[in-house]
Amino acid sequence: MEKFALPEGFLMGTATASVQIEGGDKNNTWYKWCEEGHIKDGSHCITACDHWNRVEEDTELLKELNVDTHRMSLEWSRVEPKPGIFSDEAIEHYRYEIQLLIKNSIIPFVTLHHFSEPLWFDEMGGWTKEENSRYFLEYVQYVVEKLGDLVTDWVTFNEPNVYTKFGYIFGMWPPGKRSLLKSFKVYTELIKTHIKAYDIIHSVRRLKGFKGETKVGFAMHIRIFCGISPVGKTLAKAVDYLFQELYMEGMIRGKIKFPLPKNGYRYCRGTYVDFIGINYYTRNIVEFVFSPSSLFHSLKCDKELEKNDLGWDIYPKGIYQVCKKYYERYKLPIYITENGISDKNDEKRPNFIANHLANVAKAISEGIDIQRYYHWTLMDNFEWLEGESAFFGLYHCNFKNQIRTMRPSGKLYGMICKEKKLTEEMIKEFQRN
Ligand code: GBH
Repeated sequence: MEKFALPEGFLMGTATASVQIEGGDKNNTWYKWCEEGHIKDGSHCITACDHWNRVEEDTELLKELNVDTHRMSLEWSRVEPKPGIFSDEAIEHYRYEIQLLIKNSIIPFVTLHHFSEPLWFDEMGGWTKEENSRYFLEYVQYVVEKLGDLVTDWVTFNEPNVYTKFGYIFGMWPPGKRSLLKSFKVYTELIKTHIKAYDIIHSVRRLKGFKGETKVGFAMHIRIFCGISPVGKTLAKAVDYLFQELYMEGMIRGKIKFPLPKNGYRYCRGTYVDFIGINYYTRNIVEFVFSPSSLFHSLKCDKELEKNDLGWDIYPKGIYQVCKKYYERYKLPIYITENGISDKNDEKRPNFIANHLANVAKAISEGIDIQRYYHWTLMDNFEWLEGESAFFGLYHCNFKNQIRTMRPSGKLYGMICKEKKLTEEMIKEFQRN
């Protein structure tokens, strides 16, 4: 750990997602995926953190952390239980939750799509059919009309690249499809839909006369891919292009790049984000493997680096590198929309937080316009295929009795949120070796 200071006005917070914390919803694709037995530890998102019934309690947790802002997602399947039928009850619930944040001076930051979808949308073919995107856009319009007076800041899609990689290329997540070629059509649909959603959110807020500057973007999973051998280096570039570049250029600039199909979309020059949202976790070494089903590559770790509980490399410098790369290219403000570590015993998280934020501070001191940092995540939650076996929380959550307990790193994060700096005293208290 080393001392650092963040600029005044830098905003810090936490990030969560509906299916991972709410519990109780049977109308989404992950519910079905759990029912079908895909979760490694046999746990089920129907439980999660029971957050749907604990909104007040969990807002207290946020207050304890002194966050300036909180990123949460809306569950589309709750808001629109049947095609074209919207639930007043669900929207009232989210209004109440968001109002609680605002009452406590926490700026709400709302994600519209975080991996899960209504089962009816999946049954009608999801994003593989061009005519279906209108359902998502109608949901977006409805939500912004209903909540846009309270919310200025929006994320359309969380990690479109992870969503298509696991859902449409490798079939490990819903909707369980396995086709690279067909996935390209979905890429284009998500890009087109993001651009339309960007326009809808801006125009609804403008037409309704809602106050405050509208900010819209998406949250992109960005990894550093590197290679060791010449073949590895070339492959790393290809993987970066396929999983990152296509979406960055698509959603930020509206470009449909090779080999994506146009799906009727006509490129018009423009910028379709107000910030660059980056979810940064780790770096991978790309290696060649003779296996078409894994697209001829595998992602390896660096033996020299420390790992999180899931075996991911801890590489704090990477957050500096990705911010620099994309800031130099796009010259748009950067929000770190997620960054975090699975660390059950909280042995590595204090250092993880301090070292990543030190790199953020360094980037800012060099003129890179990073404005926000959201830690993933508030409390241990339902971690997709890992179920209840990953521990990304600043609070530990006991899923049996739903008791939340702040980890020491939560205390540290709360101090940094408040002071916007890391001091010698804090280092003495929290440094682990
Ligand atoms: C984010 O991405 C999500 O937005 C959030 O919901 C999640 O809880 C958080 O990160 C922590 O994981 O085959 O090597 O890629 C999740 C993306 C997808 C990353 C599954 C790890 C499996 C390992 N994750 N992936 S690998």
